[in-house]
Amino acid sequence: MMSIKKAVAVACMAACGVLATSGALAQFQKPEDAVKYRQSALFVMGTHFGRIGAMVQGKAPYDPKLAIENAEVVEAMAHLPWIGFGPGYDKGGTTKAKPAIWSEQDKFKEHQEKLFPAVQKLTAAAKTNDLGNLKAAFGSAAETCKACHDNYRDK
Ligand code: ASC
Repeated sequence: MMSIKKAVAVACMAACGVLATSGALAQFQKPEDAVKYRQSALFVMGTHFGRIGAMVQGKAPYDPKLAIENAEVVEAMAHLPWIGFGPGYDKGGTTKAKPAIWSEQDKFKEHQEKLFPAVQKLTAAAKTNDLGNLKAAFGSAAETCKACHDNYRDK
């Protein structure tokens, strides 16, 4: 028989698969909800990314364990916002999202695909317990945030 631990892992993987591939867990009642969802996910990601930023910039003490915890949240959050930028969610609520997101969905997606490996590397770097590694990986990840913001977020 499958162990409880394994059954839970399989169930989680199935849920994540659904979330990542079909967005079936993230159907929105109205465009405002999609806007709120993507802004919330990006806010949480930015908050935890910022805590690592404070460490690498010497504004907060370097705490290797906290860096790992924050990086893991960033990595998990990185997959969530994008469903909120789906078709029909260009209007609704207050947003800085540029219309180009919806007219250039392929290019917009390329930015997401640069973010994923960058945040994976951030977690890996955090786990080396080396501030220099963390700093380098933070810089690379921040570049992917900035590149997308420069193109697709209003000032
Ligand atoms: C952050 C944060 C962002 C990015 C971006 C990188 O800490 O909240 O949106 O870094 O400023 O340029």
